[in-house]
Amino acid sequence: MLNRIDLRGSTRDPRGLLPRAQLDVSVAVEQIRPVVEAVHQHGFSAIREATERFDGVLLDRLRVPAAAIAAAAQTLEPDVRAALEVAIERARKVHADQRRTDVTTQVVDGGTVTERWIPVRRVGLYVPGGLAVYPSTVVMNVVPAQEAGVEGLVVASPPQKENNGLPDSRVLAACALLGVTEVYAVGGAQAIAMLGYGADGADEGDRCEPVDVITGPGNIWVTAAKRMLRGFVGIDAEAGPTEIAILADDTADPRHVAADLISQAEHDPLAASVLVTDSEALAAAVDTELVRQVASTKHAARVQTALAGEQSGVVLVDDLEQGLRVVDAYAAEHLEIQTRDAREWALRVRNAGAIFVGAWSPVSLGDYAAGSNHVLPTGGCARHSSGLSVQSFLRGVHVIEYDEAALRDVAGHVVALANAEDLPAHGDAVQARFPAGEQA
Ligand code: HSO
Ligand code: ZN
Repeated sequence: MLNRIDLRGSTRDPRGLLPRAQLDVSVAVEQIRPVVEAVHQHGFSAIREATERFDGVLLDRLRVPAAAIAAAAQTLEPDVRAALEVAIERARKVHADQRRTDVTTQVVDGGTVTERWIPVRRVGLYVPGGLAVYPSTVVMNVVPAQEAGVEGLVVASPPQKENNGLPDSRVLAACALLGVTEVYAVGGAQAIAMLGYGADGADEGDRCEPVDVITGPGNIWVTAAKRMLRGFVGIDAEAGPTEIAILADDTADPRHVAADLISQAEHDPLAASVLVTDSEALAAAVDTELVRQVASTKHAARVQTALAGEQSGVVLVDDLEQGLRVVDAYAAEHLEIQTRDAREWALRVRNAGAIFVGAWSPVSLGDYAAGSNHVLPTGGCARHSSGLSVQSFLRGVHVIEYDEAALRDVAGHVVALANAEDLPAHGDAVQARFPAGEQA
């Protein structure tokens, strides 16, 4: 079922040889530009129009009434409620430990630099609809923002026809459990534009103050809108389709490997499932298992498309050393290590959004209830970026405080560097404080 890429005996850099779909966001940017510009200019009337056009829902009020959020929590199935509570509690534990403390460095006598961590004021969290609904994503966005100390949290999620034009009721229930009260039934590029530019309407239900940072995954239109607004507001990342890579040897259980590959393929026909192994026998057994398990999985068509797509495959390697080079080159959003001495191999991985170690840590655990975050870099961005965390909502600000003696002491160096850069006024700004004859 999986494409086969045989790298055994190859000494080439594996990067260009690995399966990965090319997603051209720049074309989508041009397509959504008119929507984003209309929202910028006309606010809520443009959002309402786009919502009718793209979601088929005509809304008289875009902000979800508080009563509807509370009601969603009341009607939540008890097992889902219990699961969300556990997910929230575990995520809180992990993200609370990510909080930063301000650090003051005594650079010299009388001279300090303090790094102060200041939360951004207001954040917009996008929660996608589409093929699935994601109350878990509400948790993964809201918890780190709250732990960072963000005061203003806004959630936007597409209206559902079958829920009277409100976002999915489990998404609303997750908001209620987390104490989020500002929720908009707006999706797609228009939601990102609304969050970034804000929107003014006639009444309170039709007003959204602009945010400072937008986070959360979404489809290509959402990603394109985020790209358009980047710089004007902070953007966490451009989320592409989900990816799982599994580095496995002959000790891995093919049933588990196949199940995990299918689990992420379930998200999207464009999702990527990649197995990297030095065991022919495992590769064959996983293929047999995939055929067997796909036949009975609920979203078989989508899964089949994802697994057979050019973005998925099994990569055969000579040994785990080569396997490690391959997974580092691939830089998967999720990487599972199902090998002997899994922890040691995991320690050597440099590029992955999140690493799942050993037989008992499947990606699904991290998707919901490990305590880790599931908003992670895709498309190879794990080479340079991290997943969502408390840090995503903080800015480190240097606070510089020198006294007269400490400045006098370093003045000559500042003047020398200023002159070397032909910026003498910089030096003058220091010397002005020390009239001639008084300098050190
Ligand atoms: N695997 C997805 C997150 C998710 N899975 C949400 C299920 N629900 C991207 O990391
Ligand atoms: Zn998932």
